[in-house]
Amino acid sequence: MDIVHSPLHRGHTGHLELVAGAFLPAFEKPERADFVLEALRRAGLGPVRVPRAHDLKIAARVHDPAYLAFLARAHDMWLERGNSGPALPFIWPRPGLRADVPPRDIEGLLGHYSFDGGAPFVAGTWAAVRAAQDCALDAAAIVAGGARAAFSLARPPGHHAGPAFAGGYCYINNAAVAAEALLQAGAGRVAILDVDYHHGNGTQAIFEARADVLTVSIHADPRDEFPYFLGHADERGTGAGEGANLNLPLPLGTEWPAWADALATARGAIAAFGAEVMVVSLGVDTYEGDPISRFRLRTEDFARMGAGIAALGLGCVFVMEGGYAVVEIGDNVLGVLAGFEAG
Ligand code: OKP
Ligand code: ZN
Repeated sequence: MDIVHSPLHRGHTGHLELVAGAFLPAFEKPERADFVLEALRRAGLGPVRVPRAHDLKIAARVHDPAYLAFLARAHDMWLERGNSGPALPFIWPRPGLRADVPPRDIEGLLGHYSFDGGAPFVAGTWAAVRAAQDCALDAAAIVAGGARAAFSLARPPGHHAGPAFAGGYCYINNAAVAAEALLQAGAGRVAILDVDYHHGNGTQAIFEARADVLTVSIHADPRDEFPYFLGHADERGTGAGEGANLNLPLPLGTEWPAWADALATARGAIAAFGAEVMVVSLGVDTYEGDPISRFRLRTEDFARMGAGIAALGLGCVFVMEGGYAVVEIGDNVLGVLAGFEAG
């Protein structure tokens, strides 16, 4: 299958995250994409294409345009304020504080447009974020054009980014952009299947009130794991989107048999919804060796996952999300994509 990839991801680097009380180099780093690309090239999975530069029209259908303008300006504003180093939020308008008056200062804006301290801005962040949405848009166009599948190999990931918030390493929701592009290209009903270890709270928030996109996420129970405050089984969509969201939370330590049962449930929901095409938020942080996650999938399970997704018989846009065991991330992603092609 075609792989869409831009080297601009590399500029989103050198950022830190707070881990157990210390600022450490972020787990979400450029080497992740390098190892995936290397594994796919070695296996000859398909041609690697650089995306064309797209505007933000599709992104503005899933994100608040003011939020996109903030993403574009955040790092410059941080420097203009006299700061250096990565821009990170440290104050948020939780209930009891005023969220209805947008701050003017970048320190306040960072909190206004985020839900955690996990989405820092460095000089190359916006170019990487733009390129990631370009990869997702080109991959969607390839599938809309009749290909069985395409893979957007980009970073930063996207599934925690919501209508007007960044967080959890995410800025633009690349999978949501791909789904919206498939709708714009003529699909009536699109399913997003999120197989990342973490709940795709941003994707759910974007589509929860919409009937044209089914969102399904298989993830660690949010009572035990990030993002903690969304992703429970009783969230089934709202208003016109009632019934068009399915969360399948699983316990810490989950291994392939239980994960496969959840995938079968997800398949049933996607088929019943009548999806014409699908987007997969492809995180491989369900791997047993992942440094920040607590499921127990093995490398050989990822090919089973790909075959299980292929069993739906739908065109599929794969969009890269998490996976932090850098040495094994390539084989695990390759497993899913090759398993899909063989399935
Ligand atoms: C992104 B994706 C504090 C822990 C924060 C954030 C996890 C983001 C996962 N350092 N963990 O879903 O793989
Ligand atoms: Zn994840």
